[in-house]
Amino acid sequence: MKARRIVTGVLLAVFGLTFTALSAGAECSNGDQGESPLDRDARMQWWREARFGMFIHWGLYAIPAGRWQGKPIPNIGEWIMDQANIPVAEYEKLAAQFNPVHYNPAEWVAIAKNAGVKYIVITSKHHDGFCLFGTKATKYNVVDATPYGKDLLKPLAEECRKQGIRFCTYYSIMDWHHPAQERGSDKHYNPTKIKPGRKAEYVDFMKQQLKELLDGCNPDVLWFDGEWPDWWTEADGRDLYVYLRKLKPSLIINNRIGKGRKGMEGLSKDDRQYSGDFGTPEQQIPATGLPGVDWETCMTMNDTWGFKSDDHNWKSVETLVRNIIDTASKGGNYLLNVGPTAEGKIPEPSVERLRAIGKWMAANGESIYGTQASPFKATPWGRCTRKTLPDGKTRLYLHVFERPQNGELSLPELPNRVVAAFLLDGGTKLEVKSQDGQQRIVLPATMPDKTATVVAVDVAGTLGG
Ligand code: H79
Repeated sequence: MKARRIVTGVLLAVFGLTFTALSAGAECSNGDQGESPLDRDARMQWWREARFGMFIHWGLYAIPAGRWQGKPIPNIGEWIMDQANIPVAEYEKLAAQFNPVHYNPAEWVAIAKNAGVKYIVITSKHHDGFCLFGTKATKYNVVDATPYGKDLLKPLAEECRKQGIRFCTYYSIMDWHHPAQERGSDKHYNPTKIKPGRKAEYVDFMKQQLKELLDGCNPDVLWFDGEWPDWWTEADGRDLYVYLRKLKPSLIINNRIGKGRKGMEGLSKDDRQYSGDFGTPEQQIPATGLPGVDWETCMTMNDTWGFKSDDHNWKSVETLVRNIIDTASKGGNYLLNVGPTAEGKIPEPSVERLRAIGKWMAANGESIYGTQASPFKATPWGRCTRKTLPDGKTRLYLHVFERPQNGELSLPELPNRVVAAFLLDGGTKLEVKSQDGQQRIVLPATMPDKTATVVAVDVAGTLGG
């Protein structure tokens, strides 16, 4: 069996090359010509199983933290340069104040790991252009321009590897600081324009920086953003995608490297001709998921990505845990953001929430990691994920948000015979009633976990759909 798979893989690889030669210039999948479906599955496997990651937005914007010249500046904190229309020469001065002496990458990774996340995505350069890593491409970076004087990403990447977390990094294509780009209007940088004749120079700059990041930190995902200015094209995205995958074949790259997204939604099925490996819905969980494509919802814990001192609008632990479940039940990943302070601390309200999420994940993580989307059309009592067990049975994970009045979960659309039902946390067996061809799970009188009690249901065979 194993040998046959390998042979198939080789054949596909050979056909892949032939196909590429025949179809050069024609439609290709994800800008990645010649990768077999099998190879793609192997490349995406860890990411598909991970289901939960932590986003980190950190940069100079954490210093003003949402206020400029004594006034609160509306909207997301990392946009303050654009929203307060701060001249480049003024904003640049923040670098001289950036000294995150409390930065402790081992502690950050431990916080993430204890929360149950499997990967971290941190900003290497946001729209403001400031680089959190040492780079020869510009002096506007943490090593050369700040009193701190040390690379911030390398030690985090090392810690991630030490603690068994995947290290990934964010990179903005739009750049309000780079001299090849200019402000889009009198009041705003966004969306930038490219200065006449200077696009190639900027593309070279990006390629140099991204190679530096790959060489220095070896990220497993590159998470692009700021792709929407008109001067950045799908062809540019595809060229960059091919360049990066050549440097690191196992790399996973999001859809914002090219033009394959609509508004804040993800990548839809017919967008497969665009470059990028997964869709990126922002601040929203698609109502019915994005069937047939890989996707990841990124979301803030309050109302900003970069630290804002007066944003106290924190989501509850219940909402956050249910968001992880909701996303998994639709077949996606959940990337939850923290915005550390300029001193290098993850805000305490975020740490508290991550700790509580971790408690739930420690008891119930089996119902999230490595699972697939729900097979059911409607689950009015909560959400469902599922997994194929090694023995060929299927395990359904019924996440109960609201206990039905009659205390029973009916599974009308399930033709498979239920062989066992139990509470995932603790293993208490539950009675299964079979009446009128319907199988019903009898719930305890009170649900042990108000956030989400997970009922594991093992059924014979695999499920269709
Ligand atoms: O990095 C985070 C955000 O900075 C970035 N993507 C996530 C991951 C992002 N870019 N654009 N948006 C989010 C959409 C939000 C746009 C807004 Fe605005 C910025 C709303 C208010 C400020 C631009 C300026 C649109 C309206 C005013």
